[in-house]
Amino acid sequence: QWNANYASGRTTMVHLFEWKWDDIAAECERFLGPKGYAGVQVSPPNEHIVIMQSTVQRPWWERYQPVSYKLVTRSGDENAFKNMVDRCNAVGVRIYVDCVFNQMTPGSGTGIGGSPVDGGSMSYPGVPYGPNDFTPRSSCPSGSGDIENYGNAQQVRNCKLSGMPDLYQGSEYVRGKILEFLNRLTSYGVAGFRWDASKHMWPGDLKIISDRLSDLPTAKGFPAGSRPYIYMEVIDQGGEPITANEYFYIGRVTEFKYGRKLSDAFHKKTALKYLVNFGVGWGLMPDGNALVFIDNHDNQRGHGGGGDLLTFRESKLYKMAVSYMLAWPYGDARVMSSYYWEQNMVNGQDKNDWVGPPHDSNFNILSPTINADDSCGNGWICEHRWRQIYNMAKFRNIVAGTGMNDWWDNGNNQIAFCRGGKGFIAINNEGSNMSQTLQTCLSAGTYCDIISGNLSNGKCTGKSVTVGSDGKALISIGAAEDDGVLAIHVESKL
Ligand code: QV4
Ligand code: CA
Repeated sequence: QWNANYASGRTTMVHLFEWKWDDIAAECERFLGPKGYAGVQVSPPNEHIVIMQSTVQRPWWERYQPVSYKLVTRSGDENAFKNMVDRCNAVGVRIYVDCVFNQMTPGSGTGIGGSPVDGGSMSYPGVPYGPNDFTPRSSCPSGSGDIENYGNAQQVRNCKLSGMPDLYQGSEYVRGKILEFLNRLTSYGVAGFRWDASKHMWPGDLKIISDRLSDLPTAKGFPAGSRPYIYMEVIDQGGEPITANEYFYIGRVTEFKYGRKLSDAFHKKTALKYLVNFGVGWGLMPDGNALVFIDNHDNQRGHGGGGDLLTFRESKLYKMAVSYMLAWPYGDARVMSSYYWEQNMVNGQDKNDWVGPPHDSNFNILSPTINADDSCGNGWICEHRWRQIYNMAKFRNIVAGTGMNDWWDNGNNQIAFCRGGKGFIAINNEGSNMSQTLQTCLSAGTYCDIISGNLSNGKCTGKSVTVGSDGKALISIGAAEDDGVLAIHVESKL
């Protein structure tokens, strides 16, 4: 449950945050499959509450307030979901579902799929769940019944997260309902899960659930005995009693220190030269346990440990950090794909952190439009379509299985390294030009830099690099260039 079940030769997943199922299916076929991406993390697919208030209208986070496990959401219905999974699998792109089962909505009324709900009395007939399916109040040692103190593990796991009724995974009935939901997803061909708010659930309960998951169906093309991939959302930046390693025996865990430390490094809080041993040497979890990313849908808007992280808004530095991530042999990598929203910063807090995806006047989510240069329109950022990023996803595929070698740095913020004899990357985060003759570990010839351009029809639209018979090449990255990265690999040879 640590293995993503990727199609062979693919390595990188994209979080298509708030995308519709039909759009994801199309994106798998027209872009993700052809460009070599391995998978998509989709927004929660199960029925949620509809939030329509005067100040907050259809926030993205309504999808983290479940009403039932019916597959009806803002992204589409059950048929659209199944169709997406099949179409993506058919082009070698796996689907990973964001699963919310720590809690249910505190709201009441009707869910987006028509199920009645009354959070106040903990009544969810669409499942069905009733008051006995929630953590007993006596197990939650906080005054309000909400989580008040992350220094108390009992509170974090047994009290309500932001006032939301806390499902009791200690119950056999509740586990059964969660398992029905998860096994239904894999029966449709889903390859694995993000388990939301795992810090707020007991590892022992999650282990029971993970052990009882069905194997992935051979009828959907998975090898017999394949286990669903699991990566649990546990935010462990140190300093709390609950630690990521409590979850290692169940599946992978989100490594939040990764994006934090890389954002700091590219913001020049630590020199890039120290990245030579980025990973366990930096206090990160062991390689095989980690799911890594620069930013996610929470922290890019100040939720869940945000603040000063690199995002699409600082595009040059962001592309440098993502390039480093995709070149570096550590963890399973996830690329964030966002939509745009106007920030409204008041005292360091974004008052618009709730703003949902691009939509029409009826709050139907808009499809991204695709521009001639591959970028998206209609309010979608589509970081995964930025040339620098999709070309580095391919770089990661090509160098997979090799280690890092021939590290070079200038003693400060210029670095370079090889991945076996398959790929070479250099990064310049100084305010000055970089021009160095470096070992690329590639065979003699001319290579196309996949950051400044593409190799298409035998022609390089960007910078070329000439590697000599000794494997060395003059590497130049001007401080004023659009990108602070240069990357070449065996398949970018002219
Ligand atoms: C409010 C008050 C509460 C009050 C309650 C009363 O804040 O104090 O008790 O009303 O009803 C939304 C609102 C929040 C509101 C809550 C319940 O923002 O103000 O509580 O709904 O009505 C997302 C958002 C949350 C959102 C939630 C549910 O980030 O703002 O809450 O969805 O809609 C920690 C966790 C980590 C978590 C992270 C954000 O350890 O697990 O915070 N990350 C995941 C998801 C995240 C999601 C959740 C967990 C919850 O990635 O997107 O929260 O499923 O670090
Ligand atoms: Ca809980």
